[in-house]
Amino acid sequence: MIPIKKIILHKLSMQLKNPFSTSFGTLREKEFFIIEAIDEEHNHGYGESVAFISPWYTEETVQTTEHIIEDFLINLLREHKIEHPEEVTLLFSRVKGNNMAKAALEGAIWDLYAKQKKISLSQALGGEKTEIDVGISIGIQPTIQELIQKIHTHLEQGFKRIKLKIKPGLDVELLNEVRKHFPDTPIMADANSAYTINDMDLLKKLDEFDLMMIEQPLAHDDIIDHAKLQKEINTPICLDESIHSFEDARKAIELGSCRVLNIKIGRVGGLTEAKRIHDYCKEKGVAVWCGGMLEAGVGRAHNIALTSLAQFVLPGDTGGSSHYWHQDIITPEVTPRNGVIQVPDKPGIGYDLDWEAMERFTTTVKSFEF
Ligand code: OSB
Ligand code: MG
Repeated sequence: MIPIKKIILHKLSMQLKNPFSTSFGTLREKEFFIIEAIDEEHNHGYGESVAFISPWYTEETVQTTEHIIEDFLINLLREHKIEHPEEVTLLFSRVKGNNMAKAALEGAIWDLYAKQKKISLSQALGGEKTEIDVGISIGIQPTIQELIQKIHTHLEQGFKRIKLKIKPGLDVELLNEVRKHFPDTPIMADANSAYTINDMDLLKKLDEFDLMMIEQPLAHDDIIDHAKLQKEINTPICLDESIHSFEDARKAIELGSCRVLNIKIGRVGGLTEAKRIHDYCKEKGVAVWCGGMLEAGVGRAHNIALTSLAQFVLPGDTGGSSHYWHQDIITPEVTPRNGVIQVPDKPGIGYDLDWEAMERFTTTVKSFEF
């Protein structure tokens, strides 16, 4: 790799078009970093951090991201020369956990590498698809009527599957009502860890709704009870929060804790680890799809590149820019047509930063010389 000369942390704050509610709370705005890695030949690579302001989904936050990147990860990069972005995971493994911080920086290095090689990020990762299928994740709505309306709208837009959020008190009846209106639609439900193994009887009842899968019904750090639950229900379990690494994925699959995996680049510590999990699942015949963290354009572009890998056989949560934002930070914006996004073939992430939008949403900028 051409050596890195400078890393810039752009901190942004963006208001979501619609608040997004889950069993763990409501997200209204996003604060995040766009990481810019610049080399000696003036190539610019970009990554995006995905941790939220509060640790309600997993333990990382915007502030822990900043601390870990500034005080540890940048120094590791300064002190060690890397020849390929795949080496970054091992280099960063000295820092325990903090996967979202690691992924943001690693993503910028992958983009920089692809631009140095003049190939697309998809190509650099070994992606095979030129277009990807996408679904949509709908947050908890104030009423069932509003939820039904939203599903209608998204099906008209062509999304390939609908993901609903459930929680205790908003499950059996809600799904019953939804199924009455949409008997044949591919639907899945995400509980974001809202249940325990004591809810087995209730979770068994969900089998009658013929869901594609139920995502993370039990604790964020569990794979044991999920394995017990999977033996008792027909609906495939998909793990999200519980999977932070290749090793987590291997153990969960060996134990039978899930039949599907949601891969999020941030949660697993970067593209290299995401690809490793993908390759393992491909070998084992386990279906995977790419989750979302309500990303802005740079993170979205990384998700698109990753989803171009062959075993992403199920539609992901990568909706278009305008579903989330009044104005995105990339140009062109991501625009699905009939639930399909074209994988860009330009070098790197394949989208340019919209610097006017960047300026509008940036709150602070910090530079680190190498
Ligand atoms: O559990 O997948 C999740 C959003 C925020 C935090 C966690 C999750 C989600 C989503 C929406 O379901 C993902 C997206 O549309 O980007
Ligand atoms: Mg989830």
